[in-house]
Amino acid sequence: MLKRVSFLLAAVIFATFALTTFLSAPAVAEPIKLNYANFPPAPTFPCVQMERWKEEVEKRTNGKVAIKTFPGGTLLDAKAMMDGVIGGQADIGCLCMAYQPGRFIVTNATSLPLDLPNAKVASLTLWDLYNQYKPDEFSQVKVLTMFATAPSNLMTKKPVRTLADIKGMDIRASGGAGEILKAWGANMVGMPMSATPEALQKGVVQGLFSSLEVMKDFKYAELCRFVTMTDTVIYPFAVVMNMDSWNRLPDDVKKVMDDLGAEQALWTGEYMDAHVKESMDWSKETYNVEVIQLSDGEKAEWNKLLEPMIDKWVADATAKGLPGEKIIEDIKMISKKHAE
Ligand code: DTR
Repeated sequence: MLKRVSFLLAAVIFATFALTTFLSAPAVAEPIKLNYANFPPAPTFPCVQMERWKEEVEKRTNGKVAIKTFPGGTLLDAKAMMDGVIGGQADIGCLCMAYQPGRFIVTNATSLPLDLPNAKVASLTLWDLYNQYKPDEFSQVKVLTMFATAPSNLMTKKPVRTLADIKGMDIRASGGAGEILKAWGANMVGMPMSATPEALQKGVVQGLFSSLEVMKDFKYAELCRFVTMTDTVIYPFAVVMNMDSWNRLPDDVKKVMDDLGAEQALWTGEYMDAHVKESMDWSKETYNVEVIQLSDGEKAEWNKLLEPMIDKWVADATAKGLPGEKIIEDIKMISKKHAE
């Protein structure tokens, strides 16, 4: 009798275990989890585009992929981004190529003073240029998209109306844009955007050179009450993925991401252009920021100082075995096509 009861009890326990295990097993497979690292704070445009990309991928793969985003350098910071993704510390990372000018020579040519008119045209031009040249420096990663900022302008604590005003002023920039500041006689202080709020706050720099959406997103308008319009250069960005993480993805997910490449470049360019306008309206309204337009004569002088930069870049690129002259011609041609 005791044997029969024990047998029955064991059978009940087994049945309960089997039922709870199998019935509660998820009907769908666990999503593929991916980490996405970014260096600036969440409200800034590189992170806004990251959230949009995440949402689109999750939606278009019907939840087959779940992306966890890490803004503010919490997973990888600005300069560690490319190597961190190559090494697998993050599956995906967003980087500003201008922060490593010697590493991304071809794509950084877009940050020469070539008059790319806005972020939309610059982003589409950069994406086409990348796809045309597929530079070696990206061979260890999967490039998901690229995009660019709007042209850079000066944001300063004191007004800059002439070359004499900018001479010797400590101004923050990075990469190609830094070379421009030097050509104008400023004392260029190089650092990523993520280090700039503190430098401005502490008075290490008297201003910065960047696209103007940062006046609102980083509240620079509070400290920099003057904007000098130079509309000079854009900064190029890339979103890259660890090669093993990419290779592990099923084909339908790869297709969703591939299809998003050009679309994301366009979306980000358009978002940036609109956001610059919004940021400047806010800055004028909230902090009475003065926007300084250089006279034609003054602007011609500023531009003249930049002329040797392209020739120097071509000479350096050619010395490294790259078709420097052709890259510049291609950027001009592609951007003209996108500007039409
Ligand atoms: N202009 C570049 C890149 C840049 C422009 N806006 C943002 C916002 C957040 C991070 C980077 C950037 C720069 O000055 O670094």
